[in-house]
Amino acid sequence: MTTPALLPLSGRRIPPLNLGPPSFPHHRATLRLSEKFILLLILSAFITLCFGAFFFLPDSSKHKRFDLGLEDVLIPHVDAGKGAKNPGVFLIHGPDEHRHREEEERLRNKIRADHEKALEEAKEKLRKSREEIRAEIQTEKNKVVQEMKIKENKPLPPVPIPNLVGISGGDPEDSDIREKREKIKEMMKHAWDNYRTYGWGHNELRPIARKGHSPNIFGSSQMGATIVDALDTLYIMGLHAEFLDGQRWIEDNLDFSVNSEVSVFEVNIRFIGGLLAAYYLSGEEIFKIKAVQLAEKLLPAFNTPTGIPWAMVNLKSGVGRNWGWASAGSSILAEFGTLHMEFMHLSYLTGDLIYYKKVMHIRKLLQKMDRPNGLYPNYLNPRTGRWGQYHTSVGGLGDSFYEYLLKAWLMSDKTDHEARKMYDDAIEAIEKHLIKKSRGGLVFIGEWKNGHLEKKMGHLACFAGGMFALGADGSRTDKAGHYLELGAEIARTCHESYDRTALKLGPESFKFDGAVEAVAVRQAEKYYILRPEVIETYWYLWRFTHDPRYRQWGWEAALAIEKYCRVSGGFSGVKDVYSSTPTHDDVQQSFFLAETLKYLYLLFSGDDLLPLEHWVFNTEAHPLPVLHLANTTLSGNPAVR
Ligand code: DMJ
Repeated sequence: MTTPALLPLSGRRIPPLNLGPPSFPHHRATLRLSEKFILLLILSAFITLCFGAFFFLPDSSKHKRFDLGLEDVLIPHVDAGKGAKNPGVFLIHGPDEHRHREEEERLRNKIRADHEKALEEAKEKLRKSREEIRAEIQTEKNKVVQEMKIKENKPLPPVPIPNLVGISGGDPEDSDIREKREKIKEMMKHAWDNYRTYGWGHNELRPIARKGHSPNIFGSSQMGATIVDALDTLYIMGLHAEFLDGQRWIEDNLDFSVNSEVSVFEVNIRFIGGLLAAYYLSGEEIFKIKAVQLAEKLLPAFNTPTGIPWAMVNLKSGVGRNWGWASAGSSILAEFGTLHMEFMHLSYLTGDLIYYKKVMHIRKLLQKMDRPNGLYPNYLNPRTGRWGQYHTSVGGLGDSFYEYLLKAWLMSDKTDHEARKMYDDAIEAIEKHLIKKSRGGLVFIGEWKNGHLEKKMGHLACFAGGMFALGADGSRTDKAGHYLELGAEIARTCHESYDRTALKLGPESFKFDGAVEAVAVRQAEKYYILRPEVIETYWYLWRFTHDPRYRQWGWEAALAIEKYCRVSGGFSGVKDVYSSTPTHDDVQQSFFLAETLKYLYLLFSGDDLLPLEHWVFNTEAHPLPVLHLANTTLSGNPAVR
């Protein structure tokens, strides 16, 4: 009788396993699979037992052994390092027996310590919430993948490098303009050198206390934010020794495995944006690698029920949460809506679609939502997918979301029509509901709060002048002239907010209320923290119109910064722009080097430096190249295909 062949789940036939001698036909010569499994189980249990016995049987070395008088023969073979691999040689007496005991003791201690550690970790795990554990697992997985990539030294997939036009130059012909540009470069040197001396490796500098400083957006980390933020400005200014110095610090010290809770938005725009720009300008791989490493650390922030990321993430554990002050546990529009440019470049450079998917998911979700009056509220709850407070602003909390819709279109070589449509729709609603003209004829952008317009404009909203000008070309029904004009009006209003102060520097926010126009009213709104938005708008308007007033206004601002913000240890913000004797806040913000000084330098450079047909600046002024169709857009990128 023959045993029928077994039919495994896959359906493939397994021939019977014949173990018995052919001369005993009535003895079953075949084994079923389950029997084989049991045999294997017994075998593995036996091996485990032997292995365990080796470690846990009583310490045989302590027992008196027979002296075979072989020490002299065997001793030369005993070697502390190799001994562990060859336990046999530990049977020898003499001075090596002692060494052998020590080695065994060390091993035993190690096993004990490992057990205790595992026990502790298990206890620790039990104390954590499900979400925390899930995030930790995800982070661990990412870490392993990343480490494998690094270990294998696998270069990131090759992609065609976009057209890198105008990464240096821009020398002005006019000697006066050349001198002004040189002055801006000198200011950059002053800011950098002092940070180098007193704040190196810290996120920012306290120029008066002459020590490092870190804003809460970077938690307790010391990740050299100023270095990363400043790199591309150093590069375009031709400060190559300083650039190299920064590069070396990044190579040797920039580490993202820190137990620190950071702002996803800020880390994205300053670090990932800064590293990507430094990579494109210099071609140095290290910047790309660091940008990708950091991006992986941000990914757990997207583990929310809706895929709208948390505002903050712990770089080590991957646990995310939102700002305590944000309406009903919401994420912020300007934060989760300002990831697109950097994430598209990450997918482009790595061939990994994960970044692209994350930001497109956010876009799709927003498209499906109702918008009161066509306006996007600033708060969105990442658990429920519902809007929080109905508060809309083009300044803080909303600003760069609109900017990135426009720039997504520009960066795609004007092929991302969906982004352009979202931008056009949003801007139309903003113009209808938020943009007004004051009695004195100043055009301003107010804020929508619970059904009424607050006639207040923030310094941050002044960037919109540049955005309207940048988006003019390509706007609906030939409204290009209108938007350029609107951009110019905003530039004028923001210039007025500077001009109406004692220091000729603009306040954090200003009102339009009866006789009050473009002036801060509350004491808490009178500060200037070296922000770039007004100068950014001057620069865009300069590029599109070449009207000399923008250079003039930019120069006024540069002189005021030099006069009132410069101290011997760097540059500091001021607490009250209406007081002619300024009090300093003692912070040199990293965006002063990334943005304010860069826009000033570009304002006094020729248009051939970083031309706008080839470069799009992220919201922290880090230039990223346009991914031209055919050879370099995402869909045309062989790495992605
Ligand atoms: C910068 O970090 C960025 O420009 C951001 O979009 C808003 N604010 C600061 C500078 O003011």
